[in-house]
Parts: sequence; structure tokens; C-alpha cells
Amino acid sequence: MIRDPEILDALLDSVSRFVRERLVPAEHEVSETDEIPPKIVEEMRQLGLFGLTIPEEFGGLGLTMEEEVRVLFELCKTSPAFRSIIGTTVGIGSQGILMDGTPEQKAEYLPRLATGELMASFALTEPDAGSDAASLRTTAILNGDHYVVNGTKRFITNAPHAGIFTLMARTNPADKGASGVSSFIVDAKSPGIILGKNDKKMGQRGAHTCDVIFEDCRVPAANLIGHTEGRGFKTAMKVLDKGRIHIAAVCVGVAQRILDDALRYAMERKQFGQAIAEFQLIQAMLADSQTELYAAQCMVVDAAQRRDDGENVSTQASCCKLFASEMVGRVADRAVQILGGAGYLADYGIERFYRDVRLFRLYEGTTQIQQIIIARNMVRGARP
Ligand code: COS
Repeated sequence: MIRDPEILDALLDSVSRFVRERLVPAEHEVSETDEIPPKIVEEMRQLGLFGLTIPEEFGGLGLTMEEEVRVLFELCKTSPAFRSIIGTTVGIGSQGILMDGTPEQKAEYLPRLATGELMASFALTEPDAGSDAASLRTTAILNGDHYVVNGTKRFITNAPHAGIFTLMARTNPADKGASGVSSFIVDAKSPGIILGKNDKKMGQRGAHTCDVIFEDCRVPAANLIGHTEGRGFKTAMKVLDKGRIHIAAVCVGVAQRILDDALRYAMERKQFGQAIAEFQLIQAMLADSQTELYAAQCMVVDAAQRRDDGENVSTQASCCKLFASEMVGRVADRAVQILGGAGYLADYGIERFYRDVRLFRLYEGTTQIQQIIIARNMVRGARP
């Protein structure tokens, strides 16, 4: 749902200009230093990028899902590490508070998340609970007016920058399933939180992940999201439904950038006396990429519109995440092929995208988890 096309167009224009003038020129530096320059992060704050999804009453831009994906199509025509620094605050880190938090919790945290003063991280995954998220073992045991948290969270995006964690932990250790899990807002500065070393990753340099270890960390009972135990897994699943459309939109943006670069190269590069873009075997790779990119874009916009209309989009979100993340992998692979030897060299940037996009098929649910969700929903829906 687009509320005001003129305001949205102005936002899309300023994001697009910011990407062209500030982010694209900084890509190489970010990949070399593994850090987004603080000045750029500050400019992202000024542009309101940390508050894209937080309602206006809490100081954000309150974008609808359709508006959000259209912003992401523009914002992601650059290294995905730039999206990652706002991603957990805009997405999985804040949405649990927005969806299931009490009015007091929203009023306390959302305004500071919207300005980017506070960054949020989503702490679900553990060393032994990845795809099987409901088996998580971190415990949060009520002791007076505090919960005492013990356990280890793994691969936590933006943990080194986080002001708060949206934490999923087991409040009822006797219940080993989803209904024993609750969600909390945890101040990252709380005593008893230890951050592991930054993970060394295949790609997305500039985006940081690490372990978050809780050792007798005391979390005020008032920080239990929605003041209701046993609802944390459902909160996480609802957050991920939205997050998967968000990631699919990211894939579309990055794929567009990769394809633009590959097309430009194919039109400039001459072999056998003409631009390689004139050869039909190159054209086939360009055309297949354009077709799949267009399909993914249409899916993402459709799922976003359905979500804005209040539909349950669990299936569509997984379809989008599955298709768009696989699509961007194929587009990146063909781009390397079109650039040939240059595609394998760091100087041309395509090999960096090739490594960066590999993550999209893994996080916020692997392709195989999306297949399971889609098929399960189909079977459930078809039962009499
Ligand atoms: N929205 C709301 N509620 C949901 C939901 C959704 N999208 N999906 C599941 N639930 C509810 C179910 O309805 C069920 O509630 P009831 O017991 O009241 O019926 C409860 O949550 C448990 O659901 P389910 O039985 O389906 O859980 P499973 O353990 O079988 O697994 C999957 C569910 C595999 C879908 C889940 O573990 C998953 O998404 N795994 C991937 C995790 C992931 O993406 N990790 C990435 C980390 S973030 S970077």
C-alpha cells in the first residue's frame, strides 16, 4: 500500500542519490577495512533509514511493507553490508517489540531505535539450535522481579553494535518445545553479557556477527515482551515472516546492481571485433537474469501488498525468500561468467558480490526451511 506517491518518490530519490554518491564510492573501502565509516552511518541516521518501519508516533517513517520493499530495491543497489547496519534495527530486532510489546515497552525503546541512537539485534540462533529454532536451550528463569539468563547465541548480526537484544530464551525448561520460549528486550550493557570475537565470514565485510554469551545475566521482568511468557517463539516466527519479505527485497536490489554492472561490461568489452553483448550466448545470460529478477520483484511487491492488506503471508514470505535468494545467486554467477577473468578479480567488484549474496540463501531460514514452511502450509491448507 502506497500512502502518498509523491512523498514516497521523494524518499526513493534521496535514497537512490545517497547510494550513488556516498555508498557505491565507499564499497571498496568497506571491504578492505571491514568497517562502514562512522560518517556514513551518521548520514544514514540523518536520512531516517534506521526508522523506516517504526511508526510515526514513535518518530519513525512508519513505512508500509510495500513502501519498505520499494526503498530496499533502491538502497540495496550496493554492497549489502550497508543494508545490514540498519537491517536488524529496521527489521528483526525491533519488530517483536512493535508486534507484541506493551505500550510502555514501545514508548521506551522505539523512539531511540527510530533515530538510530540505539541499534537492535535479534538473538534466536544458538550453537545447537539453528533451523530447529524451537529447540533453543538458553534459559531465562524468574527470580523475584528479574529473569536470570544463561546460554549462548550464535551468528548474531550487529551484536557488536547493539544497544538492545531481542532475545528468545526458555522460561519453562520443563517444556522443550516452542511454547516454553519467551522473548525479552535485553540492554546490551547488562552485566553478564559477553561478546565473542567478530566472526570471519565468506563475504559481507563491514557487516559484523559474533556470539553473545549470557552468564547469569539479570533482565528485569518488566522487559518480558508483552509481559507474557510462552509467546516468544510465535513472536519470532511473525518477525521472520516479515523479515523474509525484507530479505527478498534486498536480493532484488542487489541483483539489479549486479546485472547493471554485467550489462555495462558486456557492452564495453570487445572480443572477435564486437561488444560481447552482441553475442547471443551472452544475451541469454542477460535475458535469463532479467527475467528472474523481474519475477522476484513482482513476487516481493505482491507479498508486501498482501501483508499490508492484512493477509497471512507466511507462505508468500517463504516463497519470496526462497526464489529471490536463489535468483540473486544465479544472477551473480552469470555476472562472473560474463566478466570472465575480470569477474574473478577483486578490482572489478563482481567477485565480492558473488560472495556477499551467498548468505541470503542461509540466514532468516535456509532455502530448505522455506521449502518446509511452504509445503507444510500447503498440506495444512488442503486438509479437509
Ligand atoms: N506466525 C505465527 N505463529 C507461528 C508461525 C508464524 N509464521 N509459525 C509457527 N507458528 C506457531 C505455530 O502455530 C505453533 O503454535 P501452536 O503450538 O499454538 O499451534 C508454534 O508456533 C510452533 O510452530 P511449529 O510447530 O510449526 O514449529 P516447528 O518447531 O515445527 O518449526 C520452523 C518451525 C521450522 C518453521 C521454524 O523453526 C523456523 O522457521 N526455523 C528457521 C529459523 C530461522 O529462520 N532461523 C534464522 C534465524 S534469524 S537470522
